[in-house]
Amino acid sequence: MALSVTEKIIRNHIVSGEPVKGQEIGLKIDQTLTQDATGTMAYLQFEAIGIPKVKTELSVSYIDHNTLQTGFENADDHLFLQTIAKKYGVYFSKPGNGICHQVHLERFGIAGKTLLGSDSHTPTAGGIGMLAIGVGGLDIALAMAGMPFYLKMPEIVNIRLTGRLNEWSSAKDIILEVLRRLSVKGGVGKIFEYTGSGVNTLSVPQRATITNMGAELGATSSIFPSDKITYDWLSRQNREKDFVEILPDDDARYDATIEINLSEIEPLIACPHSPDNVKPVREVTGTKINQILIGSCTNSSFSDIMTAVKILEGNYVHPEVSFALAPGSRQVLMMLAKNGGLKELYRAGARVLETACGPCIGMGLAPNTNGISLRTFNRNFEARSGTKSAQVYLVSVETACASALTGVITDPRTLGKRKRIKSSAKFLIDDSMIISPAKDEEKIEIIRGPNIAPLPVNEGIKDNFIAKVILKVQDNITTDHIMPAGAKVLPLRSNIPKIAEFVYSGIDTTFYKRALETKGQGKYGIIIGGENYGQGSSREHAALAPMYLGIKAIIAKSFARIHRDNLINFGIIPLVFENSTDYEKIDLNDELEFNDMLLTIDKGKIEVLSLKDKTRITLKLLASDREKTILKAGGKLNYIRDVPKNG
Ligand code: MIC
Ligand code: SF4
Repeated sequence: MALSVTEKIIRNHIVSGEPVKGQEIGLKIDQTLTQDATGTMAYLQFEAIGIPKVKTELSVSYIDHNTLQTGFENADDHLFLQTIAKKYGVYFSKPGNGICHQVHLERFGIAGKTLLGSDSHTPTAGGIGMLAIGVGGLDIALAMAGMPFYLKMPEIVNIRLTGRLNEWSSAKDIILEVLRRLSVKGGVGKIFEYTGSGVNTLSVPQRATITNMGAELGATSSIFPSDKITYDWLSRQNREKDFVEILPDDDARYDATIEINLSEIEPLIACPHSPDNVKPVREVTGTKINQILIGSCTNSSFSDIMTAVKILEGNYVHPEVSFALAPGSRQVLMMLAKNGGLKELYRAGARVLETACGPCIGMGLAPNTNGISLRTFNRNFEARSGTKSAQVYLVSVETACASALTGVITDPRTLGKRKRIKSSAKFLIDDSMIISPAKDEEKIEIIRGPNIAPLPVNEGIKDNFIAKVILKVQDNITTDHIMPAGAKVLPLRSNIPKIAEFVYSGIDTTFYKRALETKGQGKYGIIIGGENYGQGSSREHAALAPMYLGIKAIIAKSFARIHRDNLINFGIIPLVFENSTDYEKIDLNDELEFNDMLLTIDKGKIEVLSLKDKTRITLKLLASDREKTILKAGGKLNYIRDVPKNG
């Protein structure tokens, strides 16, 4: 039987179910990664499961998000993460070693293996042929405990690339083109597999830019084959032994095919405030810019930063532009220091930042009021930069640097002939900032500062209850809306009662107070959403904190994958309207009566009564039997505790 790359990996890892589109399958997970903003919860949950050592082939804990350290909180978390990693058999990548996805690609990723990461951009590793999926921390904890990861067998969509990129077009423009065509919800329930002759023209970092930003499509994952180019890149990382060739069979079948001719791709730009608001750069040239930022897990590889060096070489950043750059890893930074690129960047007027997520998640460098910021990042949701009135555009390194010279949005094709980057024979390898787990783990004491609060737990579903609508929101609500990040809130990730104060704070400052009042009255809260509710990150805090505030269900037109799974993990019922026009029938402060829930949950069809006008609204619970049992138990941790009972 002719198989795609995705099917080959799935068939090698399937432990339950059949790989038939839409059916639930369980996959064995080989590797996990966590980052610090989601990691503390994941390890607390792992601890709660009570297993002495991780059962994966490899688990790595990265520090890359919370590196500002404006108070004791981040440093407390780092210490906790370092000690717990040492105890439970997890590798620890110290702050300063780089962004998890970049470092994982460079040092750990292996084609044909499965990787689960508590970060939505985990599919970056698909650039070297890994099946890599972003999930919430609890799913990582379970994978580390050796349990399978369950998902609905996705549709496998072939993106067939032909031709070759023009001189000033880039991998970023390819994924922006996919986003332009498919939108931020176009990838829900899908894995995008890249094939075709165009694949042979793309380097590993280019492939990783594309798989990284597949997250913005809402996709389960994105993947490239593992081929000669993968081998060459891995051998330059001294990792030939990690190479396995995985190509699609000649007549592999896909659920759908999308054709992209690379020679037709021109420089593109995602305009505020959504990664799919894509236009050709030429349509917005001349717009004055205040800030330009290069980096993030999308565009911070050695070749990305060298592209910036080559464009800035001999030039200066425009006097009215604030230009900053964060290399993706210590490897990239050290190579730049060695080849003189770093000096050239400083000379041209760049602010060189720590190798971390930094401004991508609002940790510093918030733009000025109404500022225009051009970024090589992957998300431009309103207020994510830290400045609500800022306008953030997403572009390639080429477009960002061309614009840095002129101070206005500039098409890089105006730069003339492109200078070639000399690729080094070998990457600079130094893993000294990756700390191995302890051999005498029983001697390791886990250090818990006051920032680390105990895990809150949910209660099982009651048969009959009344819930009050605490908030009604529109389509495409992001997890950044639900649970904002940034310098003020991100340090509270290990403390649910504290971080809960910020739930929906950017949309409605009274949400927290009203949710608590409703909880105090012994009623559950409910949120009404539109399409693609919860798009964006994997942060389970966007479920955990609402759960803590007594939210029992979200009723939406549709959900983004990771957030939906996180809701179920913490016992919040993700319901969809049977008839989406019923969205109009429910208003803020309405009370809805839920009856016979234990029975109706199993049926997947729930009729609620609106107490305001006695209308009945039919809702659907699109969930597997396993997920329904989890919901009834009040979440996955309770469910695991009941496992013997659940068979
Ligand atoms: C993001 O880019 O939004 C983050 C911060 O990396 C998140 C994870 C988090 O919220 O900690 C993600 O993409 O999953
Ligand atoms: Fe970090 Fe930004 Fe990548 Fe998220 S998208 S992992 S914040 S660099």
